[in-house]
Amino acid sequence: MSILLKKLEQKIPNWRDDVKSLVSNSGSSIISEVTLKQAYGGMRGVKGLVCDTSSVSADTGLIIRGKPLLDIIEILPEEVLYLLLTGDLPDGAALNELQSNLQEHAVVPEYIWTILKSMPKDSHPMAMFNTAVLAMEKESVFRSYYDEGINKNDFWKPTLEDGIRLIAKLPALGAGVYRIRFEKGDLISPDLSLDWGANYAHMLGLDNPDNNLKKLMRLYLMLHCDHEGGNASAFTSLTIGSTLSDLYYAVSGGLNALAGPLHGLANQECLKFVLEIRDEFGGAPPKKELEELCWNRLQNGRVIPGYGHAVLRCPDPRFTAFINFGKEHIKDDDVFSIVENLFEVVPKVLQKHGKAKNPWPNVDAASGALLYHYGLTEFSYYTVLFSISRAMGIISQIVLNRALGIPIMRPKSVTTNWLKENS
Ligand code: CMX
Repeated sequence: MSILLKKLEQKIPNWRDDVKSLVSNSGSSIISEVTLKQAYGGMRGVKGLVCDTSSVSADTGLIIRGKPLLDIIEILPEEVLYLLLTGDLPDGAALNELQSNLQEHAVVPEYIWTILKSMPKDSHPMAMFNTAVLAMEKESVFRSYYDEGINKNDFWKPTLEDGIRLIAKLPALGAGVYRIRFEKGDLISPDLSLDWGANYAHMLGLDNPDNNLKKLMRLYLMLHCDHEGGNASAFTSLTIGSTLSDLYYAVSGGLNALAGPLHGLANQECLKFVLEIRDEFGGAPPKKELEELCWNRLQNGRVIPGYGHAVLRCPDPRFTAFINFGKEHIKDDDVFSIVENLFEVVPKVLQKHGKAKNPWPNVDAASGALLYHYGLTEFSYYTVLFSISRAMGIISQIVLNRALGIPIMRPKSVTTNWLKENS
């Protein structure tokens, strides 16, 4: 890891100086206000965190280290990891070295398979995946350095080491969860000649004669990598990480938040919705019928999965990337056609309905249809894929927070009585 480590060793002192001078010159600048409504409303829109790995703009979507997502759609997940951590894309040598590091640590400890195989057969794949991440906590390099009394200026280094070792194992772990939970037969060993994303596709063990599943996995793992610091999973992980719990605790905790249906689990909900439509109509229904179905769902007090977002006010560029992939590779697929038709119908319905602030599709509206096409039909598994990717952003954010010495999180809460008396 010497190239990545050296790069960060060069950059971190400058980042620290920047933050130090910002705080000393402008420490009392007001960057946000909080209304009573926001305090009851999930702190939506309150600016109270700093995240340098990525930002989400309402009208562009995800911007990674200053690069709009759709401008870097071709890069590998490993390249995006390097970009998240350092702010630069890796050159050939840095990429090779990072890939070798990931390969070196790709094997999941044997005790994890024993734990996973002993879990109830109907466990949710996310419960299995997150349990496994947590159970590997004893592997933490950070914890042993901390116990030996490492200088706090160096906390980020063993955190980075933990991060690389954990990210390295996630494809094998995710594929193992898939094969154990859905009784797909023996585990498949990593193929060390493959890159991180393609190797994951290989270990899932699905038929993939045209290699497009490998392409899809690289894209999927790149697209879901980060979404700034305030989303529920990153925020949870950052809070845990801020207590100096190691990355195994922090990542597992954050991914538990990703397992909620309003967050990462929406991809499972979304495909379920699309398949229900296909089964009800025996294929892709006409748009008129789709519209009626959406209205019925809204009238029954249910959300349209895959639509809306807390920050975005445009079609999610990650959705656009998946739709483009689908148009190129699976345009005649029934399930994909329903997704395309929903894109024409749902925004108009939600606009007319008048509640959702963002009527446009989010990342989850299209991804499931592509996975389903390539034989990954067990949709309760989809959030595991999301997790493998999102761990990169979460880990990068925690490494940077440790480098900058961000203290333990502790926002202040107030009581309803206090609000009555003070508003
Ligand atoms: N269908 C129907 N109603 C919706 C809606 C949708 N897709 N999206 C928002 N609304 C409703 C909300 O339920 C809320 O209704 P109430 O006022 O009755 O409570 C109202 O519109 C206002 O919500 P909002 O401010 O626009 O949205 P939030 O920031 O509160 O929530 C989100 C954002 C994503 C949870 C919400 O849009 C939603 O539930 N979408 C469907 C689930 C989904 O696709 N989640 C994946 C998000 C991607 C991710 O972060 O992982």
